[in-house]
Amino acid sequence: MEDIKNIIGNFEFNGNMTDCKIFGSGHINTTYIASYENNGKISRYIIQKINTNVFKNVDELMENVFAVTSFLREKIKANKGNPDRETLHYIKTKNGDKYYRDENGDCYRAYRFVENSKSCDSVNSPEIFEKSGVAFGRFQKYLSDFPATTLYETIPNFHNTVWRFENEFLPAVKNDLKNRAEECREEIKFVTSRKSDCSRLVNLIDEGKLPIRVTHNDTKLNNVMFDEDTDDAICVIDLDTVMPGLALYDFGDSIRFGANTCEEDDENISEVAINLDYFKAYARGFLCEAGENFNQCEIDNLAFSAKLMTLECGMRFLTDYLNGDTYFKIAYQKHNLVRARNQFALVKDMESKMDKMEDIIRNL
Ligand code: ADP
Ligand code: GN1
Ligand code: MG
Repeated sequence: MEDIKNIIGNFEFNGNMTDCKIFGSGHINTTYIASYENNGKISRYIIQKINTNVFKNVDELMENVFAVTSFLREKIKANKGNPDRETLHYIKTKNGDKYYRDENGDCYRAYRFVENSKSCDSVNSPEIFEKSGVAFGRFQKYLSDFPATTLYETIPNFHNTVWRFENEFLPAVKNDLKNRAEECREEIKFVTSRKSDCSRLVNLIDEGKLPIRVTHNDTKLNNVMFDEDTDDAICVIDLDTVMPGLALYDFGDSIRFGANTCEEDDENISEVAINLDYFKAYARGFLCEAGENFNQCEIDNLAFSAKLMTLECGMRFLTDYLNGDTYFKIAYQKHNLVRARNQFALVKDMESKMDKMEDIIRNL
């Protein structure tokens, strides 16, 4: 903690620090919250150590997030919203840089804490999930005229499921670095028997049927902040993966996380299922903001995208388990395997309810 206090001294914050602690439940970066007092007024800031194992080029990453947040501020103003509350406000270092790199090469960035807000790690009502759909749908709508070619690809092939399968999953099985493949035989079979699913959206892109848009790409429920009093979704956060992608990635990933009747790492997989009321509520919220620009092929693949994003995420957890847990943060040894099993149980349940999911989309 001493170290982080020294790091923070490099940022342009007002007042004296009164508190600093670790915060949040993301799987990638290390997040801290710091409180500052200035003439009796308390301001809070988020400081993040950027995971440079995941984000190889921090200059490009920070260029992206500054460009996206400046663009969003103008959009929010034009739509009579409050840009201070509805988008992240990054704070430069005392040297005017977008992030601070210490002598060990570790990288830190800071932004204002969104006050009077909360994040949710699970859904407790369809209404709150629908609100997150509105927020992610609006985010995508606001960025629809962002100059996509100016964005760096912060993680190449992020949702290229074919690439994930061929270049990450299969080599992890083959190399079996930690001798875990035997233990995961069932799970490996689960993925390999769904190889053709992995190429469905990639093929539709190649055929020119699915348009590339600027998307968030990591639309977990805890990547949106809700108003403490009204429960309205106010601010989309975690902008590290904003890149050209498919609208379907954002839709599918939200369903994967938020419409699961259990948390993503619940071991009790017999309880894992898709909650169709939540599915419907999210689809309604997301489509009412982003849907007007969608083509028929996007609409036709919404239900499938939920299954694909769940399969992809499960495959990534399994790959990481086989590789010895080098990507996602884990809390215990089998955490990634438990997460993978949970995701595959959800895929299975979605497969049995795919007709119902498609009906819901058709009727919306
Ligand atoms: P990760 O990439 O590790 O998921 P996030 O940027 O999502 O990191 O941050 C982790 C958590 O910290 C979020 O889920 C949220 O609870 C909290 N958080 C991040 N930024 C803010 C902010 N500006 N205001 C309030 N809470 C925040
Ligand atoms: C990671 O950063 P976080 O916790 O919001 C991951 C997502 C996964 C998710 C699974 C950059 O999201 O892709 O879907 O974990 N983010 C990155 O919970 O890999
Ligand atoms: Mg996050």
